[in-house]
Amino acid sequence: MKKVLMVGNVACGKTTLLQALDNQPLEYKKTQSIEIVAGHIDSPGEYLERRVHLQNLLVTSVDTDLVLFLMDPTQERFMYSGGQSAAFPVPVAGVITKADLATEEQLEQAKELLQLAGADPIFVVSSYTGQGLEELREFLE
Ligand SMILES: Nc1nc2c(ncn2[C@@H]2O[C@H](COP(=O)(O)OP(=O)(O)OP(=O)(O)O)[C@@H](O)[C@H]2O)c(=O)[nH]1
Ligand SMILES: [Mg+2]
Repeated sequence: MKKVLMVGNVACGKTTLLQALDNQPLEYKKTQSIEIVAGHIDSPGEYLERRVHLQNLLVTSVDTDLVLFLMDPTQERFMYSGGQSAAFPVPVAGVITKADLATEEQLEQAKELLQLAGADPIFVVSSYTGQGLEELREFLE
């Protein structure tokens, strides 16, 4: 399986998605630092949101096969810049989380923004309902 670095805003659903992919019980636990979850690398949302930490994400990604840019389509804040994926030394795919809460319009908008950031391909998932998890697992195999 590809080793992934999870990137995304605070509370966008990074840790929960790693638990769901690994068939673990979904337990809320704020991520405080870079840590290994289910064999992948999880990061705190602050690392994306606070520009001083961005370099840590770039350096950490060197040890991975793939970066996932996650986005909660119900959040107004969008922290990725255009073409940001190009800064990473490994491929970047996108994941729109919390599909169970989002409207069609929110999903469309999130997809456009992740495309602008350079993420490809883009998956739509819900860790709660399991929507999209099989496709994402297959991609990570
Ligand atoms: N409805 C719904 N809620 C979700 C989903 N995924 C995560 N959540 C909720 O969103 C909140 C934040 O989830 P986390 O996985 O901790 O978010 P995170 O991106 O790891 O956040 P940080 O560790 O702070 O960077 C929790 O209350 C989760 O239960 C989902 O697919 N659907
Ligand atoms: Mg977390």
